[in-house]
Amino acid sequence: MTERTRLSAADLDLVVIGAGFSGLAMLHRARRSGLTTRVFEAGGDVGGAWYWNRYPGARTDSESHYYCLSFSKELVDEWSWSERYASQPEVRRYLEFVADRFDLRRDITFDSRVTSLVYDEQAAVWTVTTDSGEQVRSRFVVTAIGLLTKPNVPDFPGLADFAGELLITSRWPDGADLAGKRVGVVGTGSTGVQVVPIAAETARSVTVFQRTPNYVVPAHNRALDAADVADLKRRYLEIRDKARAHSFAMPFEPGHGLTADFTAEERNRIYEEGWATGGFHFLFETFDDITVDEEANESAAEFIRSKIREIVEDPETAELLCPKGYPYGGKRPPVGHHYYEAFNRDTVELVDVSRRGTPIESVTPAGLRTADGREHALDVLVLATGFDAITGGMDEIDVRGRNGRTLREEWAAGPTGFLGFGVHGFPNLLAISGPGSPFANIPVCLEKNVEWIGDLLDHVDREGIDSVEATEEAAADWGRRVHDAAFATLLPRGESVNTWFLGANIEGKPFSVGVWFGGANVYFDVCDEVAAQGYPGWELTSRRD
Ligand code: NA7
Repeated sequence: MTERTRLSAADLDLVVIGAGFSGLAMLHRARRSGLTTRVFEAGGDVGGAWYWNRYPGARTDSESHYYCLSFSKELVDEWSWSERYASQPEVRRYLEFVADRFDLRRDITFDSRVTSLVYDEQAAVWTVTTDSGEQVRSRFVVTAIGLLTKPNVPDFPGLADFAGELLITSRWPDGADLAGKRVGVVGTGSTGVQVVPIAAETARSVTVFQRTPNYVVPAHNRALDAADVADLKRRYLEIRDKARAHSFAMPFEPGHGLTADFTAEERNRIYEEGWATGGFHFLFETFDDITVDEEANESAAEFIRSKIREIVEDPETAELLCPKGYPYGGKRPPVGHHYYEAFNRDTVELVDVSRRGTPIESVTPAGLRTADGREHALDVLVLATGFDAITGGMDEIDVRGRNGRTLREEWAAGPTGFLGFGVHGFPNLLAISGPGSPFANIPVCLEKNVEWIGDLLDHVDREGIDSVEATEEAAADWGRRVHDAAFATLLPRGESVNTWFLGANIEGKPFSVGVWFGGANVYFDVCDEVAAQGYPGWELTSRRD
């Protein structure tokens, strides 16, 4: 950044919070613009979500060749994925490789959690304070903290008195061993679905406490051979462009059309193909109306139920595992690795802790007590209970914008913001994957966010601008569009089953559509257009004006 625009009151041009996928990409982009940048990371190394979520079975639900960064051809050429869906250790190694390849660590301070951000309007500078007491003043702050940062730990009575080992999946300690133990798993979201089959391989018993069953489609993971890897590297630009043109940012083919246009037999053949291909291909490449049409959704949902009944030998268990009463996609659907098959083991038991079943009453020193008075004896209690998503991470930081207004106040009724990037009243604070940005394949989305922010900061530099702020009107208008886009689909019906992208999984959190469901591709176009038109919806001010 040129001296002309750099204010003497600031130590830095940019502070980035978080050193996961987005923080690393942002730091690299900021260096290209010549910005003096520091990254603060709460973890002990790079990785973000992939640093913390070390539970057994953790891996990507998207395929590795598009769950990665594409901004550098060298990165693509020099890194080879070993599996179709990368395991957590491999993703972590990848991000370490990214950090080393671009010598990023020298600008990152680890074990350093940002606790407050205070804006000085006169100087147009943020004071950033960390839990070690360090303070820096920076012109811009970019939050790269991800959507799923703050663990949700239910307040079960007696939890503190549990005499066994309590393990929270997103804070999994190295070396925790489930072999030979009686393991209880609370939660059957994407995380629980990954933990259960792996735990079942070695534990003495696994008791799965399920409140809401999910629609789990098998991943069909496999090793990638040299020919696969060479092919993916050769096609990487084509893959990236295809992902950017897709509504969920995945390099997928369109579906076959509308469900009702096909006979029952033809539908079944298409579902079978989708099931055999695996993962999100089932949702996005079978029919195009699954997320918007009730009958189409129910048809796909019933196919999944038929598969559960086919796989799970005990009919009662199969029935309990069948999701009912909410649409497929109303909760983010997990991708399974022999999940339903795990319930055919004698050592795995499913306990229905929904209101219709036997809800969890308390944790006792010896295990977990359900409403029928039964005490499930446990050596290890695993909480796969999700996150205070989207806003939880920012809520932990004391953010004070113009006139001392806090972000907690601003977001009391639900998060606001323009394009997910900026909140009115909080100038020069920009977010990657902020509220109102797409919920889709994250690396593709965050890379577009990083490019956009990088271009905005270049524009600021060129034009001698000191302060960048989303206008109230633009934020309100985008909020309406986010709401309407979601309500054009069946997805808001997930509220009845505690869906996190609606804030419904945290007691007392206001209902709010926290993510853009109008298509990642549409969002990218809107962002490009805003940049091309000189940033309408943003107030760009120079103190020299
Ligand atoms: P999720 O998808 O929010 O799942 C959390 C699970 O924990 C879910 O099954 C919850 O049941 C269950 N849960 C939460 N609180 C309780 C209590 N108090 N009692 C019983 N069960 C409870 O989190 P994940 O970590 O699995 O996945 C998060 C995202 O990571 C995922 O969507 C992907 O984007 C990657 P519920 O459904 O609320 O009845």
